[in-house]
Amino acid sequence: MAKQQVRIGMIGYKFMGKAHSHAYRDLPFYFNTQVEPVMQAIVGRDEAGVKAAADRMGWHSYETDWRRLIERDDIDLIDIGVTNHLHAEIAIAAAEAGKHVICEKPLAMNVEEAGRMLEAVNKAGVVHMVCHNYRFVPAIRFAKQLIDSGKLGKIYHFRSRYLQDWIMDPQFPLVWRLRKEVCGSGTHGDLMAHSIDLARYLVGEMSEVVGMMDTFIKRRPLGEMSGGLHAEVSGEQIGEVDVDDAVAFMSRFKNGAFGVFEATRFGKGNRNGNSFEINGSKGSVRWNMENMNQLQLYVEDDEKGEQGFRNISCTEDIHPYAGAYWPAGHIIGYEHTFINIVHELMNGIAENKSPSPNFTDGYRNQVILDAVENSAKSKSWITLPKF
Ligand code: 4PW
Repeated sequence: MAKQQVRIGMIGYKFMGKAHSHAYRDLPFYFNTQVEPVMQAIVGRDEAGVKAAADRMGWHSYETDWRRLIERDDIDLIDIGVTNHLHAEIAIAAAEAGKHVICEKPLAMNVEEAGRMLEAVNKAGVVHMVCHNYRFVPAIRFAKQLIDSGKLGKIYHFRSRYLQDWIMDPQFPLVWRLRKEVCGSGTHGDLMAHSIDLARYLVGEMSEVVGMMDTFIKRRPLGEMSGGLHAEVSGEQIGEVDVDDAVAFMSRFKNGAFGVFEATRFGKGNRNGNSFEINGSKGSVRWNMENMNQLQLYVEDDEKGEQGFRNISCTEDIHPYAGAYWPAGHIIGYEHTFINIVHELMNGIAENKSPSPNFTDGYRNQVILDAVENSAKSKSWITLPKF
């Protein structure tokens, strides 16, 4: 019997548009989902660029205005892979048109937008997700299983670092990720949002935060992205940077654990240094994106003299998602985390459920992002709403 099809409308064809396109196209190689994605249409403002992307990545058609996807009755799911300031308008229009929605992180520019997006998808009864892809790393999924099984005991500490260094050259231009009216925040919404999502997933909700943030290079040449993370400087005009380059905050979790978070784009030598460590009464885990298939585990039950952090290769059938990948060492890469998300999304649509992380997670993430930003301004602790 032919499978139910989910016709995708992908908005964006550069970094995340490409990662999501790859996930839809390669899903059948790894998963036999209850419904199958159809790469119906991709959107980009530059017609030559989006046409070439459609041809190259296998999309059936293309549009140059996202509103056309909302109008088309041959689109079932809108995938938002464009700049943050467009997330709310597109997601709300998609929900009101009865289309399922997956949106790149951060969900929105601020809590107010995130709240309207959550209200729209709930009112429309459509399936919704937000693309915090690191939840779909087998090693992180396995860490969650270890924590939930009690293997680490009572959790006392979550500490994370998310370090990049791609904007440390003062000549790197004022691209969209450095302009508040387009991105909402800098390192905070881009990288810290991931760490907040992992903390909520692995340890639970937070009760209060206190933060700090700063902009190290405050003026840059004007310019735009030209694919990837490289950019061309346009002219000699100079613009003001109005978002953060680095952010740090502490939190108390509802279960009493301590949270210590750091994210920066000035971590010289770190290209995508996303990592965390969790300490419990009976053990600890460590994970680092730069060795993403491994989890370091310490358990106190090991024999005296034999205790220590051991490297676990989360590449066995028993490890979440790993068994879907190539036999003899199910090694995955960054791009496969998006395939794992699409796998969950397709099954969610089949069962009319919104798998986590969904817009509720995105909204709660935004509440924490905004609280940390406000705390950095007031230089005081901020109590979070009780979720
Ligand atoms: O979401 C993040 C992007 O904005 C990613 O996790 C890493 O940082 C890679 O690109 C950027």
